Amino acid sequence: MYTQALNERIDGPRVVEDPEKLAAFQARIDAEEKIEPNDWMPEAYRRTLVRQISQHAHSEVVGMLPEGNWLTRAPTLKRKAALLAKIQDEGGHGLYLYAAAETLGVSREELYEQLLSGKAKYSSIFNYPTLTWADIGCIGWLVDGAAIMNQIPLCRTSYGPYARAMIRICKEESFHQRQGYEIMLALCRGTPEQKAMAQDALNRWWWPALMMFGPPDSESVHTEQSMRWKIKRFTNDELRQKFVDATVPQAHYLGLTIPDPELRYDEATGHWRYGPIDWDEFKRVIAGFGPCNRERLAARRKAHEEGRWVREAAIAHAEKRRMRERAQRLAAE
Ligand code: FAQ
Repeated sequence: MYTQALNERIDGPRVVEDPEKLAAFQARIDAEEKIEPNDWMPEAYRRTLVRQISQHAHSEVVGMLPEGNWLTRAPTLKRKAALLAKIQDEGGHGLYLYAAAETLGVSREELYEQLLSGKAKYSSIFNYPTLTWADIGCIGWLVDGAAIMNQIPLCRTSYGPYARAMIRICKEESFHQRQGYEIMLALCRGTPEQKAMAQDALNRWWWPALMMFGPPDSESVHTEQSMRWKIKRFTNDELRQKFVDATVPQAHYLGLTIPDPELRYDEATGHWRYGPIDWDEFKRVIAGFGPCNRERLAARRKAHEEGRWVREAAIAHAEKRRMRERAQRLAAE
């Protein structure tokens, strides 16, 4: 069952764990029990969760930027209101996820510092530009579609606070996916220029959306252990395949062509087989050299700096209230 008494190093010194405790922990996981913040857990399990949950939180917060680019240019009031609500949801998802990570003994400030310094990753997809309104349709349809495919199984992840946060997030993501698909539908039923704009956006977002699921299983460093700990319920390639199978018929319904000459339906397995993914591009983007990496981090740093007075005011207010309550308590004694 569990053979590794020495935890892998994940952003910290190696920790030698007690084999009996490890075995009992794995037995709880195997029995589908949820692990809660005050329960004993191996240090590598804790670090894996902090890494994944915080990267997920950063992705939500950075993910607000590409769509924010179109808020002032949404084509109608209805579209603008829906987009605004969607972007606010993403900010909320970031907050639930930071709160879930904090239950593992890290502070939000620490996590945020990792994002702003460029040490922490966030999803590769948010380093691509939003050039036309159809990109907003594609983000909802494909990016939220991929996010849901990945996150529905996370509602059953073994760490309780993460699993519970994912339930609400997934409900909201499903509205996001539908608003995106509806934008695509309107464009595809519109003028030839609008349909061409929808096709161009699909051409640019298809491959980056497939990369969201992470490297192929053969190169995924964390999948095996994360599956054993039931942090992940499916591998990267399994989820990618589920996404392709669900999305290809949706593209056909829109009358759009998936930009993959090798895409074909495999009768024997019932799956859509796709051509090779450009993993060099993925590696470049996560190494910081995608089309918008610098712009995204600069925008987050600016927002953090401009929000400093709000944080300071909130701390000063809390301190004043604490002093007032203390004075009232002393007066009452
Ligand atoms: N981008 O060994 P694996 C959203 C990294 S939310 C950047 O396979 P793992 C909502 C990975 O971190 C989107 N880095 O890793 C929304 C690791 O690096 P490390 C975010 C990536 O963790 C919609 C290394 O490569 N969703 O879209 C990516 O087992 C619209 C090796 O990879 C989540 O975060 C990538 N695509 O599997 C918001 C879901 N893929 O840490 C706004 C939760 C891999 O060793 C608008 N996360 N890497 O330095 C997960 O399910 C997993 O963490 C995976 C990666 C599947 C992303």
